[in-house]
Amino acid sequence: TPDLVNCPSMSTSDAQLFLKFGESCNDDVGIGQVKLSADVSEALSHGRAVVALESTIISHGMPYPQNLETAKEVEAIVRENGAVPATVAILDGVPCVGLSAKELERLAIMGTKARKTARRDIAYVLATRANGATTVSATMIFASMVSALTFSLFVGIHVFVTGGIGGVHRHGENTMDISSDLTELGRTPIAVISAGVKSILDIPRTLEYLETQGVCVAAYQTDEFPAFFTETSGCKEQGVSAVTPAFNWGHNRFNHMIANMKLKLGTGILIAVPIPKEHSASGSLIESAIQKALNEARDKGITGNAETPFLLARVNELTGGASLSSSILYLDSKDIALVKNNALVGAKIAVCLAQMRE
Ligand code: PSU
Ligand code: MN
Repeated sequence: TPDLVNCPSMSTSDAQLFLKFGESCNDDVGIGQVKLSADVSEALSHGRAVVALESTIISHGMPYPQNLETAKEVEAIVRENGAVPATVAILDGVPCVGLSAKELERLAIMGTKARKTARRDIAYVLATRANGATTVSATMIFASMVSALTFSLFVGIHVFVTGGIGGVHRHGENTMDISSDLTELGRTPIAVISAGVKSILDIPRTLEYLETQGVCVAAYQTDEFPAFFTETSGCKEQGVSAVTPAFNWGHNRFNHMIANMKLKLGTGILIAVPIPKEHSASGSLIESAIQKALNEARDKGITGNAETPFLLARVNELTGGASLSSSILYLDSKDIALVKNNALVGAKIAVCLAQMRE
């Protein structure tokens, strides 16, 4: 099975496949190449389902060893549901799609020493042979590079599971702080399964921006975009369409994702999965703390760069620190439940797509 994929450009479908295995081969991996884990290369060569996972939530989301435990649990859920997990990270300047147990542990221990790597950071991290934890944008890039090299439309990495994506920040109309996750969704063809966008961000403007980028936005079994910690965001009329559960797809191949892939629109698709019912009570508590902190920030005239740190600290206080770790922009205990639920949904979608291979 191929362990290295040569990726000169995403549109090259006849790039060479190399045979290389194990962590020790990092030194042999040239710039412009992507290393696949043995599991992932094996799954791809048999046309089986693979689900990409990001790594910023490991490095920057939680402290060690909680981050390692969570990452392993999320990978296990993907496996239990019939797909192979491909956690993406850059190790010693090598983009890795799928991490071995050792590599995953290394990244978890490294924590915030790994650079948070979005699209703009990739070239630097590769050039300096550094370690990078990939955000949603960088994870999309490497996962879809692999898809571009596979032998059939439905084989590859077409599904990527995360907790929450970045969005337009509040006051983004002044600060221009808009996550590169959104522009990536406009240019890289992979479905991103998330719980939506946190309400610390500007959800309506995030949806506006996704429209500008031509991104199909779907919500799982609802036509209202979820607000991460709650099922509703009030954003109903902003082009959000309901997608049916994956188990229905076999009977009805007319759905958003398949249409997007078959037409080769080249854009990503965002599938937002509402918080599961059993978590909605505690989700509401966090959400009301966020709303309270937002109101306080407004009353105190705290805006711009000062706002996010204020919100993070205040929400932490309001929830007694119990439900939140360092940052509500990243993972906390509630997010973990959401990521796990997304992993389940994402794996099912990936399995369904793999069954459609020609
Ligand atoms: N939002 C969350 N959880 C996260 C992130 C954002 O609710 O873990 C992480 C993801 O890796 C995402 C990145 O891709 O932060 C976006 O960062 P920025 O806003 O700097 O683009
Ligand atoms: Mn930003």
